[in-house]
Amino acid sequence: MNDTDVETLYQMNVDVWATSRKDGWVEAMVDSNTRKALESLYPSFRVAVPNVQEAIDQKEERKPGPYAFFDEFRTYAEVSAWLNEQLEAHPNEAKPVLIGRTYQGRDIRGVVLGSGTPIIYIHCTIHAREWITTSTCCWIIDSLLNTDPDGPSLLNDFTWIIVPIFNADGYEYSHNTQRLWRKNRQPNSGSSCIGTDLNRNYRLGFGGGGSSGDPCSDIYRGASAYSSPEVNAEQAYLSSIYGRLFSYVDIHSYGGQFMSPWGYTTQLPPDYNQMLTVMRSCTDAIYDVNGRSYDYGSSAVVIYIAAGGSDDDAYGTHDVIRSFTIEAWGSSFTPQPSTIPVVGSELYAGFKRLAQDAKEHLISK
Ligand code: 0X9
Ligand code: ZN
Repeated sequence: MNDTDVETLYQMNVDVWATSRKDGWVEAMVDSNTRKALESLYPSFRVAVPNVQEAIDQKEERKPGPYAFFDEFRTYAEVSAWLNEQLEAHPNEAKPVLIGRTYQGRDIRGVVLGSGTPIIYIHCTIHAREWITTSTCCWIIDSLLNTDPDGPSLLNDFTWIIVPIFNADGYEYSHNTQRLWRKNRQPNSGSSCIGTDLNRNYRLGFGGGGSSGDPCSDIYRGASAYSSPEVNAEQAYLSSIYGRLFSYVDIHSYGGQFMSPWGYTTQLPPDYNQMLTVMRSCTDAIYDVNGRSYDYGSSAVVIYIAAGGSDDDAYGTHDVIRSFTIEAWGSSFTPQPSTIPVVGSELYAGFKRLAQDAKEHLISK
């Protein structure tokens, strides 16, 4: 598998799910005609999930018990109610923040935890179907506020801004209509196809490789950079905290990768060595939890070229060197709820290491 192969799949309007250049594989959802075409194009082609709907409908058995937030993937309303509970329970450590509103008018909610000067900004669920990321953002909030004994010191040294559901309209749509929806829900003029891929709508590199000008594509970049209300709101918010932003992290699923800029080109950025040091340390910490190896490197090298992504913009526009995209470990967009604590605790360990390293070495911006 190389970039040309991924680009070929995009040209065929195939929904690419996950890739690894190092291990040479791509997982994608295709219809039966495309399947035949790919079978003759690639001798190593094989069907991993014959019936996606069946896989979506599969539900692990759960023992009945009292309500526990992390027992299930939660809706926007459930996450919102849970955030309110956290804010009420921790009035000194946690404050609400409204990043902005979605196309359909939903609040893009975040929490501001702690009081340190450097800010670690983490957003989840830029892609609607990546539900494991929503629970992971909530897991990080829960760890910092409720479960990790080191929480108070991490809140003292940093301000953590955590946004569990960035693409709230798409998230709702993936819950009530189409489980594998990826984009936002903004209409496109001159087309009956809905939605912009928010992770192609940022300014840096906008319009480049791995993004599409076709509104019907799953990687549609939007009419212009920042044309989606969601991305526009976030870039304005990031500008308002310019200078304090120590790290920016965009959590996706799936694949088990920890990635830095650039995404728009395979050339490595000027600060790559610093990025690499952080990625190595964080993936070591992740490994120590359950022995899971996250692959790391620049995203164009580790997975594929994709321009207009949030990580490139955080680095190139907002000057955040510690700008990362994480593909949470997993093997589908529809993992079982028992995966929630696994991914949550592994990635939390990575973030904790990011903060602790920064403190020890007193890394300046
Ligand atoms: O393609 C994406 O937007 C991300 N992968 S996903 O399968 N979750 O859709 C990776 C984005 C990496 N960052 C950039 N290319 N800038
Ligand atoms: Zn994604």
